[in-house]
Amino acid sequence: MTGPRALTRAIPDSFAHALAAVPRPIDVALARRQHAVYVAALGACGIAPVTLPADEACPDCVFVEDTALIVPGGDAPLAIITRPGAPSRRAEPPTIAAALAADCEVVEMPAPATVDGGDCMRLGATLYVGRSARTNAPGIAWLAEVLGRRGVDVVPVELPAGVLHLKCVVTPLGHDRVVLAEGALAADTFGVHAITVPAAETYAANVVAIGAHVIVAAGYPRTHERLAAAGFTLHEVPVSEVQKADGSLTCQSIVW
Ligand code: CIR
Repeated sequence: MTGPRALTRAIPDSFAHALAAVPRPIDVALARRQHAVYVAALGACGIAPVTLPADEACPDCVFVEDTALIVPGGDAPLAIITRPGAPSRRAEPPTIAAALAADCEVVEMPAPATVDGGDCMRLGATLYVGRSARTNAPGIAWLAEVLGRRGVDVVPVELPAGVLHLKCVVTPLGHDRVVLAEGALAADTFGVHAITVPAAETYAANVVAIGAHVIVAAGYPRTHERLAAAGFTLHEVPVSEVQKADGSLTCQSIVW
């Protein structure tokens, strides 16, 4: 059996113009150093990711999570290539599809469906999908049809106003626990134990969990305490520059 695999993508100079609800100056050189720490953290979790080259025509291309969703099972994992909700990001998925084609059965989402991978959280045979400004009803219906054939149930989740993606407020810790921002969604939404993070640390609810290892955003001590107390080994990554582009941790990789 092979271990987990991951895909990441380098940061273009045009990242300075990435989508952001509140645009702020981005230090692209610092963003690249922080991305290197992220890739090294994946390595410390036992994964050597493949890092695809940046595309200057795609300022947000580092946020690979939004472009594909991988579901194991069958003869090969199924890679669902999304149609991102932001029109400026629609040139990103073909590169990801080509990179995944060697290992996965690839299926491309058709218009008018739109889904961002950041809205998709799988826990075992259930895929929770946030209804957001990026993920529309045809997208959720299409996912339900395609994944139903693989035995995966799709459960829509209403997001609080102003939340970009489902995984801004909840991320999985394996298949039987989640990290959830206090007050964002009802604690019983996902039918598994929720480790809550204080509302003041909502950003820290986005973590990458790989076995007993968890990659966390640097600077959120109460969340770190709770995860460490639950037995996880933490890997802190600086995120100031991706945060300015409304990104966080899960969005910088596709792990399968
Ligand atoms: C965007 O607005 O699409 C990017 N600037 C940020 C995407 C972050 N993606 C994610 O959290 N899954």
